[in-house]
Amino acid sequence: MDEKIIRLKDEINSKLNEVADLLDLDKVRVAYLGKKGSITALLKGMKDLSVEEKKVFGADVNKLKAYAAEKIEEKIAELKEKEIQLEIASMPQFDITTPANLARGSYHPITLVQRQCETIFKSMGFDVEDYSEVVTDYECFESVNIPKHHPARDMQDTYYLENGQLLKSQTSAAQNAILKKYGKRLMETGKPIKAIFPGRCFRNEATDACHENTFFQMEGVMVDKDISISNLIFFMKTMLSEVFRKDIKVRLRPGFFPFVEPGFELDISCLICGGEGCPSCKHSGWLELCPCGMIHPNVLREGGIDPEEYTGFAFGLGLTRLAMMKYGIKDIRDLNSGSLKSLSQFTDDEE
Ligand code: FA5
Repeated sequence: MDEKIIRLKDEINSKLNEVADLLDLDKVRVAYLGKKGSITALLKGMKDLSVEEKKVFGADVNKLKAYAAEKIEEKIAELKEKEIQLEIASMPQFDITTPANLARGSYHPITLVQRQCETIFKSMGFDVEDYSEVVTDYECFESVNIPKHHPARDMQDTYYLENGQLLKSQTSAAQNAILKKYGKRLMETGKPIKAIFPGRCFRNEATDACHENTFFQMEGVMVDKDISISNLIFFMKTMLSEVFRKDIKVRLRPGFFPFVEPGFELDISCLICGGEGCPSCKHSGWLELCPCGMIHPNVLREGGIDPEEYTGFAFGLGLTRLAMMKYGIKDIRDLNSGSLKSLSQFTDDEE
């Protein structure tokens, strides 16, 4: 075999050994098999040879050409396989024999008390309703006896949206819809309206240990013939004794809310400091928990219910504060902190 052919074959082998990737490999292909490649040049140079020489030399060059093409194909396959292996190695590895991580999620303390309250009220015949967080001025204020420019609007620093709606500042925003929804049934069948409607409320508050700008309330209403303050007190007492399952000190004092008459503030003796006074209760020893009262005749009328025939009570339980008291959480801001370490340690009484 011609010297040149033997040398080229060795050269091709050593070049292919050095190739690191497909780009390098293509350079080698072009250098030997391309239009201006060394093997192509050998073929082109055959025109000066005799017929006999052409036969022998041509056959050897064609063998070399086939050899080079075959080696290049083999190298392509090898490099592609290498790439696949590298990709697999860089993928996250799963060991199916590793024991499963059985850590369980947990309910947020507010969800826990909300569920407890729902269970308690459902057992006493109350319906549970959900309501929107974005409401109209009519729903939140006008329908509950707080007309435009009424000073009571100043008690709730409200977030208004550009479209004129607002972020619900109190769950009382659902009262009118609930009265309308169940009022028809009350008049047709005599079945009392008994509903609770928990929900998230928003106020532009300066936050401290017992005030948040985003907190939960749970509103409740009952309307029937001859409903009185005694009924209100009965349901409040039952709810608190079921939630706390121990004796707790509460006090009822007059409170003003345009949608109830008379209105009350129901306070709970602070369970963080035992009534001594601490940041959780603004150092007063008492925490405002559940304002309530007898539904104002204007609110009943706006809900399509005749106040001459029916009376009712309403309450607005501070669910977030209830969670604080129930679980001994000193600072309300912890509840919105998203800290799993502090929020995952609470369990349902039933668990
Ligand atoms: C109201 O929102 C009335 N709608 C409640 C009501 C309903 C009265 C039906 C009468 C009849 P108030 O603004 O006081 O009232 O809020 C009620 C409760 O929500 C408070 O007692 C408190 O427990 C809780 N609360 C109010 N503001 C905050 C706040 N910024 N952070 C945490 N809890 C709050």
